Amino acid sequence: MSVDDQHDTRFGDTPDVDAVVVGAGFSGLYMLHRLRELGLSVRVYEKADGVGGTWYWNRYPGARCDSESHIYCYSFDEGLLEEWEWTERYPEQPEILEYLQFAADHLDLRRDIEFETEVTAATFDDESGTWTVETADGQQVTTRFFISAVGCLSKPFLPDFDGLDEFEGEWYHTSRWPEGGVDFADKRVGVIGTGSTGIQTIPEVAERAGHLTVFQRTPNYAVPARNRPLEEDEYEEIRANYDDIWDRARNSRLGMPFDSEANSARRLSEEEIHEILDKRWQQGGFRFLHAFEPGHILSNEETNAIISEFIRSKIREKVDDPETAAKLVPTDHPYASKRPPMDYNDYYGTYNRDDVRLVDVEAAPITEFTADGIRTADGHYDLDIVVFATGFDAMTGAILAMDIEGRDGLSLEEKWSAGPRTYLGLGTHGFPNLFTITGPQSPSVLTNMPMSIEQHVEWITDCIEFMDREGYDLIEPTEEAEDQWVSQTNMLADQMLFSEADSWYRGENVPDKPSVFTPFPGGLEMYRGICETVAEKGYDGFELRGAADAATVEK
Ligand code: NA7
Repeated sequence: MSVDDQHDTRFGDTPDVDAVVVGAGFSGLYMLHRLRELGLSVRVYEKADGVGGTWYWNRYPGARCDSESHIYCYSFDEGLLEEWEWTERYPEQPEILEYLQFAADHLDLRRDIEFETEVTAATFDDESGTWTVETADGQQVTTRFFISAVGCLSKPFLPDFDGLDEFEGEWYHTSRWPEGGVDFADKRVGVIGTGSTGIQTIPEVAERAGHLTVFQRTPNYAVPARNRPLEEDEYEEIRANYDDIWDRARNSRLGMPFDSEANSARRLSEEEIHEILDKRWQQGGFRFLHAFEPGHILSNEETNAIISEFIRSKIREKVDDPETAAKLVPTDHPYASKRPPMDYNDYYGTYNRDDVRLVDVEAAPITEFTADGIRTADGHYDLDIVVFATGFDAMTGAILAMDIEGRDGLSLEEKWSAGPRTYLGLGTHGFPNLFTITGPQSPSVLTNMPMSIEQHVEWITDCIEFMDREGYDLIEPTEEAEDQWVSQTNMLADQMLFSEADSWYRGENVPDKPSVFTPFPGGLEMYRGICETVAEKGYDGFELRGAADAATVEK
């Protein structure tokens, strides 16, 4: 039976579509594919003029994914795995964008996507049990399911600097980069921000610009990525082992198939720990974070202190000028308590160049933009171009940018005013039939994203199939289940070192945003098990309402 056959009893007028999905990145594309397979009518709205999500927008020089390419892709489709071949160990932005375009064509997805269409609002109607979705160009569409696939890092964060309007040069946020690129030749360029993005782009900008000034507030622990081309025989081996690779990735903490040298460093001498770290430093990337079980590194202060000091000593070795080195060495937070960045192109060595200057804006903050550049508390820097590598209103920013109103006129913004409250990061009480792919309080950004996305999309698909089979129209998390989930997420985060950093994981980078640890920190494997148990128990913790009698069925 298709979903449409069931609608007449509760819904009266059949909604325009069964599901509206917002966003055509990794999540939205896969969600569309799976819902179509169920026989649902689906409309995807995408603000950009093409597919790609994050990889459509982030075109800055050096933009690359820190997950290794062979696992930064869909695992569900043999054809995609057979036909696509990554060229390097880590995929660069243009290649990922091309991959997603290829996937959209391979699965024939474009015909259900409306591009250049921004969803501005979604309102739930209690009587009909449907959502009305509104777009910036004035469309209104009714739907049974409203599914957010907007991504965790999609709403750029631009600090509110005085005088930016007066600046006569050019300025760009890294995640709104012009398609044709930016010509840095002979220009005096400033980059604000030394998170993952800044660290990727700074060496690239240094190579292109006349002179580069980096405005750093907090130094970071960049680990060498050790990027290189993937060889043909290596790729054949990957293909031959994909079943095992996916199995291990799905059942791991970080959604990556990497082993650790030891679960814990507790019984090892400092020398033995250093041997392991040296080995993993050579391997680079997230394999370094797997030197010991990542959960151990992220929670054990002693082990983490040794690793943090290990990286500090590497930074000091790389930077010639001891004063500059001291500024680049992080001391305010433990390694990986913020998202650990990767170094692709000799980030630290970049500061040895004569045409690169590091400015410590923690010591002397930026006070304003002027017509000619940036003024800090202790000087003025003449600039032609400024690059904002200042990050995102992460995890909730893009969802809350839509005016979402649930049962009884409850606004999502109001409900989440003290921080997001969800059950499993998949839905929130008061908002029936709203699903959030990689929503707050799911593992998302603490994992290799495609693995988490596939898990969420497949869970949502199974849930909708179950609802149709059993004759339920509406699903909504109970308040109790949600409270319990929020507590569990906070409790797990408190056991780890995340609270020791002011990070976007905790909303600390955006002024006035509630300080709440937002991703689920228990790991993908634990999370997957919880979600499976919930489903096996008939969607435990959700309230389901049937089509015929509209009776409330508490699960
Ligand atoms: P991040 O990691 O949030 O980094 C933003 C950077 O911008 C960080 O160094 C900030 O310093 C800096 N920043 C922000 N506001 C200011 C002001 N007002 N003055 C000076 N410096 C400022 O964003 P990214 O884009 O690098 O990375 C986001 C994620 O995308 C990344 O983790 C990957 O998952 C992909 P702060 O550290 O706050 O002192």
